[in-house]
Amino acid sequence: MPFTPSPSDNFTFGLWTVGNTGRDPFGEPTRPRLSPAEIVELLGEVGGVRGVNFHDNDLIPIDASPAESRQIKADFARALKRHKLKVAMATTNLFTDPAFKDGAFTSNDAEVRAYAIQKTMRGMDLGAEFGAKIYVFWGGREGTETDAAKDPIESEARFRRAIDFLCDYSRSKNYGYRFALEAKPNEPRGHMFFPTTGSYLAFIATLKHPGMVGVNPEVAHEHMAGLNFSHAVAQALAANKLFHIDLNDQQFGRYDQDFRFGAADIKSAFFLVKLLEDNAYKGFRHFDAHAYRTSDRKDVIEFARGCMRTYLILKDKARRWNADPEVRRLQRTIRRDNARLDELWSRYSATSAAALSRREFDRQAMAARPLPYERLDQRTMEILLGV
Ligand code: GCO
Ligand code: MN
Ligand code: MN
Repeated sequence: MPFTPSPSDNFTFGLWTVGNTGRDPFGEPTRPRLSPAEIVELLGEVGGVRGVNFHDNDLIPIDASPAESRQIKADFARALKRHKLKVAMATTNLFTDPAFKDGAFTSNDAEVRAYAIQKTMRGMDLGAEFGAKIYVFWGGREGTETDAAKDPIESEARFRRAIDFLCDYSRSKNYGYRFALEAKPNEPRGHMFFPTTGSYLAFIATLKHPGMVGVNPEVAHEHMAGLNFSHAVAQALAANKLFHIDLNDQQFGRYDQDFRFGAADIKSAFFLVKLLEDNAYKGFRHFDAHAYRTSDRKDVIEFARGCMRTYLILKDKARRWNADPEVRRLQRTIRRDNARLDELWSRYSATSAAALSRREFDRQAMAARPLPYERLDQRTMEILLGV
């Protein structure tokens, strides 16, 4: 059957995504809580998935005894083996426990900061035990409601010190982790530090080990900020910093929705898949989404299959778009290349600057050239709609 996923597609799900119980700020869970091994069973039933991701406490509850923790790990490892799933990414829960009510690395309390580093070191140990090579940092509580609370420059310095320390920890243990920093503008905090992927790209250059740190952009997070997600991802790709990606969907201007990939804005999803595929993105495609609160187990399975199926359909659409004769013809009209003109300002020299300042331009002729973007966009829509 076409559009059936296989492990080589590199699709992954977090334990917290398909394991989401449907609890929201207004209502109690609508689905039973599943153990990590049961979530792996569910993913096995979904079929075609490459791997699973976890926060330390998705796997081991924060107050588990050593014996409980051994049992959970053994059950989980057995389920992974049975369903041929790997652990792709690990991360730390630095947001659920009340100790983190004012942040983790950026907390105003030195004891909370040190505990957050310790918890992350242990989370890294746990991820490494299961073979994870990507470690995600999402600063869920790193931020403020009132800017009276924290000095933003000091907060950034604390966050930098944390990442530098943890990079050295990973190196000292030979874990081979690549860190992926995940930006979000708000929720749960009123204002989160590093609100966009672009903020993190700028921050990475200031780190002690910039080479081992990249980003984990998420569709919903840039859309919550009203931004174009593909543009953020493109900047990360161009900088060789797209280490991981969180796929889901989100209507602009709404609460944090975490919808099934492609559920809200199919055109943005198309250009995103096209960008990833045209640029041969090699990493995991993680669906950081969850099923509607109304879904039962059967429908959660449909949700997970839907994420992957939509991705594969859009991948096929991208191939059709690239090969479409009318798209190609329109592209030839739109792109007016002139290597000799580009050459004039590709590298500065006194001669080229002089040549460029002498050159006369025909403004009216430039302005009169056609740009049939309406036709191109309509053709895009027709390809997407299967016409
Ligand atoms: C969110 C985030 C999280 C992170 C996860 C990985 O909006 O809650 O997207 O799901 O991705 O904590 O670190
Ligand atoms: Mn999110
Ligand atoms: Mn995410």
